[in-house]
Amino acid sequence: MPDAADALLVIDMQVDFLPGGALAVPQGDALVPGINTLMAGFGAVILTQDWHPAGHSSFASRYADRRPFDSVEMPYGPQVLWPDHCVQGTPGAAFAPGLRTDGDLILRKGFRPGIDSYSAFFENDRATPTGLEGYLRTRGIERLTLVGLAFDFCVGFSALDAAALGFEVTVRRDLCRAIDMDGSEAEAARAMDAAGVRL
Ligand code: VGL
Ligand code: ZN
Repeated sequence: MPDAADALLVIDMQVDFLPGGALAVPQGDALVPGINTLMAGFGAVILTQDWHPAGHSSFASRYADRRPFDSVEMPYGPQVLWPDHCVQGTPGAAFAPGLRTDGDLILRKGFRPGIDSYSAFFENDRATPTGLEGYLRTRGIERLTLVGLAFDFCVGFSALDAAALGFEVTVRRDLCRAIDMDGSEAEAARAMDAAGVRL
C-alpha cells in the first residue's frame, strides 16, 4: 500500500527538454519508462510543467545583445537566459510522449512574464510562492521523491526548497538528467547533499 504521506514530484518532463527540443537535456527521453513505473508506487503524484508566456524575460531572444546561456541581472538577482522554450500551449510545452499524466495535480510555473521559476515551490525571487507547499501540507504529505528535468535547475531548486520547508526529500538521480553548464551538475549535487537531500 502506498503511504499517503509520500508524494512523487515529476519535474518538467516536457518535449522542449527532450532530445530534439528547444532546450534539450541529453537522454531526457530515457527517463519516461522508469518514471511511469515509479508513479504506480505512490499515493500522490504531482507533475510540474514549465509554462512561459511568449517573450518571457528568461528568453535570450528578448535581448538584442544577449545569447542563450548568458546571464543577466534581474531585479531579483542573476538569471541565466535560455532559448525560447515551453511556451504556453505550444507542442514544446506538452508532456513527454508516453509519460503517464494521470497524477493528482499538474502544477504550472514560470507564467509570470517578468520572473522565472525553477523551483516548484518559489519563483526565482525566492519569495513568491507557487502554492505547492500549501497543497502538500493540507494533504498531509511529509516525504517527497523527485524525478525529472533538469537535475541541476528545476529538480535541484525544488529539492532545496522542499528540504528548507521541512519535507524529507529524496532525489532519484537515476531518473533525472542534467543540463550541466559550467559544472552546474556537480554544484547542484553538492548543495543538495549539504541540505540533507537523499541522493
Ligand atoms: C528549466 C531552465 C529553464 C528546468 C526550466 O526545467 O530545469 N531549466 N527552464
Ligand atoms: Zn523555463
